[in-house]
Amino acid sequence: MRVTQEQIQNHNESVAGSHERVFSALAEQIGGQGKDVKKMISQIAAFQVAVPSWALGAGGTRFGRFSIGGEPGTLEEKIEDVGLLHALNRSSGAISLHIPWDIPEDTAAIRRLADEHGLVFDAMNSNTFQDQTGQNCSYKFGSLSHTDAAVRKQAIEHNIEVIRYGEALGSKALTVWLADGSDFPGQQNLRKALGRTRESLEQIYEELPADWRILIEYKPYEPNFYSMVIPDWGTSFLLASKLGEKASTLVDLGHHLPNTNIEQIVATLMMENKLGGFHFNDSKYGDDDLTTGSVKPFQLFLIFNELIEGFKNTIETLTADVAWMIDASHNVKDPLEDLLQSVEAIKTAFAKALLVDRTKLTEAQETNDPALAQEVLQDAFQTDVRPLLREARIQSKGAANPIHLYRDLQVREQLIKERGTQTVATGL
Ligand SMILES: [Mn+2]
Repeated sequence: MRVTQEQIQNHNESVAGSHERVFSALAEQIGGQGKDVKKMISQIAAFQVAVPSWALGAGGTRFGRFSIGGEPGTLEEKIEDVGLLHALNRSSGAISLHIPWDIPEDTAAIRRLADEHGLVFDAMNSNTFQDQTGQNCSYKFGSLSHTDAAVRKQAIEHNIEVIRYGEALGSKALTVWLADGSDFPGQQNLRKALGRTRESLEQIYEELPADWRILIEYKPYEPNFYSMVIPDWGTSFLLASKLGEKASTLVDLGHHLPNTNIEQIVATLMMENKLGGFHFNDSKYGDDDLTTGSVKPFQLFLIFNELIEGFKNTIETLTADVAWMIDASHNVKDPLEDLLQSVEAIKTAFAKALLVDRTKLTEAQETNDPALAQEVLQDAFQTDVRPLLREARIQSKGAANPIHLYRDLQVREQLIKERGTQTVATGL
């Protein structure tokens, strides 16, 4: 199914009057604060967030999975779904694939299809956290860190294969997330496991094309509950520093212990030029799969506040410099609606951070005035920027209200008609 420009146009005309009223009031208010509204809108419009291929079907927990019907059963259908999202919000112009869940049989045809939908291929993701049928060695006790050289070799070769697929598709990055670790004290020699991981990563790094990057993700626990080989940003940063310029750290918002100051990690990585990318999601306790901004929108704003401070002169190239991706997959919402909400939350935080009065904030910081600093941040955070995002979408030929239009057009019902109720998207 495709959403046509005519359908979007009709929808936008139906809300034009009410949108115009709130937008001009907000534009006047922001303009009055000395901000260039036009420039802000073009920055918001340019900001693209990649959608992972595994977020398009219903997620599951280890207790169960509830199909939503009409899920994409093939890579082509996954591209079609991201194309739908992008047509609606004009902000999801990239897809991130996972090998072996999304092996492209005909890379040229897949690339053409993505191009037709206005999509590019974001970072490629390898998978050495589960065994595939016919695989020689098992990853039960790790992959790149495994005690057995044969297992490490298999995992290294898999990562190189993922790079080759990515090259054929025009991707420019490989994201490595390792489930490696141990469940029990004493199970693993912690120092040796990290050393072996580093050696394996070095071999993968050697195979990276000149214009590629490797992004190293970290996670404090799960699936291993005593130790993870790359548990935190410091370990990822250490590995990325040892590997070289093409290696950097990937921050998955859900991969932190409760109350971790993620914005400070982001600032530190930017200072060292090692911030490679994001996986956006949210969490309340320890889960990393809730909709971005659904639980902690203020934290998301503070992260973007640091990002804009760090990238202030290059906001236009943010999409090129950093890999922005959603990484969430839960059990209860229509995943396409969930992704529209996630992108909206990310861009809302971005827009609010653009509103921060940087001169005043610097002044508050330099004069040690925490009350003033709070005022400055709250002035931006409490501003309802939704009309700005809507205007950016309308100007980009997207829908004023993507979820309203999605429901009006009965997209899910159409997808169920086309694909049936029993399809299951590949993934966990
Ligand atoms: Mn992730």
